[in-house]
Amino acid sequence: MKTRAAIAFEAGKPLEVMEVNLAGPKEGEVLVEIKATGICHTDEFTRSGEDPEGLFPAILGHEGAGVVVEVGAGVTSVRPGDHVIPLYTPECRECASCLSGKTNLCTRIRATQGQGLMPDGTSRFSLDDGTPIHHYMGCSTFSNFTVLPEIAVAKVRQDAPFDKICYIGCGVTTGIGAVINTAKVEIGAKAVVFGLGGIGLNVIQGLRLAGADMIIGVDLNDDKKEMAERFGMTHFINPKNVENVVQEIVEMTKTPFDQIGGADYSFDATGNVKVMRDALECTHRGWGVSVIIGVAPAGAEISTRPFQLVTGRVWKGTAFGGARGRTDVPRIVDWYMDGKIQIDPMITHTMPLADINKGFELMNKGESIRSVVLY
Ligand code: NAD
Ligand code: AHE
Ligand code: ZN
Repeated sequence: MKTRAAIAFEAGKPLEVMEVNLAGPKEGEVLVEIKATGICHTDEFTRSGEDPEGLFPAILGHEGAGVVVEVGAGVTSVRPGDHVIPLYTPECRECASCLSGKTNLCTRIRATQGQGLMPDGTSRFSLDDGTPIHHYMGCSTFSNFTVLPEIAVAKVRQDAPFDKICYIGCGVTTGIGAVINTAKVEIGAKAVVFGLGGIGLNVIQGLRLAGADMIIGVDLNDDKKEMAERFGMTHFINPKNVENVVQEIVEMTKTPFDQIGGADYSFDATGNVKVMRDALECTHRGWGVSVIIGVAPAGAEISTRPFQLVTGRVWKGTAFGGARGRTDVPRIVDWYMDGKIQIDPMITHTMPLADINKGFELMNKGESIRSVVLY
């Protein structure tokens, strides 16, 4: 079949919207009509050429929601008409990682997914001259129709709006999951969130859900403060206005009974390795936990004095908020539908696929939280 899609032909270039060829689902695969997709900073990371795994040409996008149109042989868990959210972190429930109960990082299709291919080692997308187009993160939601492995879709309730729940495909789940699944924040905690964008705001709403007392937000852009306060941020720091952001946080978190100071938990949602170091070092001696969410550019490395870890701080990371997609995503959709979490105010812009490059521009100018493409 033909489908309209936004193609990343070359690193650093705008996406080109055009018709491409899409082959039908093979065994164990499903064809999904994408109804809406968010634009995450990770899409920009790949588009810009900063991703060491970036492949071109590719159809980016990994934060979508849509309807199953057709299923391949052997597919049993979904059928045409089901509403689904594509999963860049699949859940096969059979591999060593899924069975370990210790991680959400299913390894069943990781090798081919990283090569921009379906599990059989081929692409379903091609240009008219036969050139294959790479899939992206196993999702390629910047295409109106896409093919996904059955294990990479979460079936969700039919009354949830696609234009909002697409955000659960990455940003919402990553931010809230980082707090609940990865850090396991407890009531009364003091936490710091670096980067108040589409991910950081969801960390903040996760912290509020978990019952944190102090939620310090850090961003270079003062315009992010108002929205973060709406979601539960209690204190704001713009690093441009303080001499030393680590020292500032240590002072803010001191009490008459604890003159050491430091956050119980911190989260990096910037992707900047210097910020990641600050995020670790602003946590409390003896028990502070710092979670890396941000994706850093090719070649970047983190560093700190080992003494920071010797004295009890813990450095962790999280992908998709530690969520097991097929199990956890339908529950997060329920949380949204029940009013336990908010999504609508974070979707600051919507646009048709033809204007997708505007979504990237808004993100790069710091003017949006989430842009959502509506098909
Ligand atoms: P975004 O562009 O919406 O937000 C980034 C925010 O960080 C912006 O508000 C920006 O002003 C702020 N910022 C940038 N540099 C800063 C600095 N030095 N100090 C303080 N603030 C700074 O991006 P997003 O969609 O929220 O994504 C954030 C990061 O999370 C990206 O690196 C993205 O690739 C990554 N990510 C990771 C996962 C995962 O599973 N681990 C999932 C989604 C996104
Ligand atoms: N390709 C990059 C790494 C990108 C990355 O870390 N991706 C996250 C999801 S970001 C979503 O917005 C992830 O889930 N990674 C786990 C995995 O298996 O890819 C690089 O640096 O090479
Ligand atoms: Zn993402």
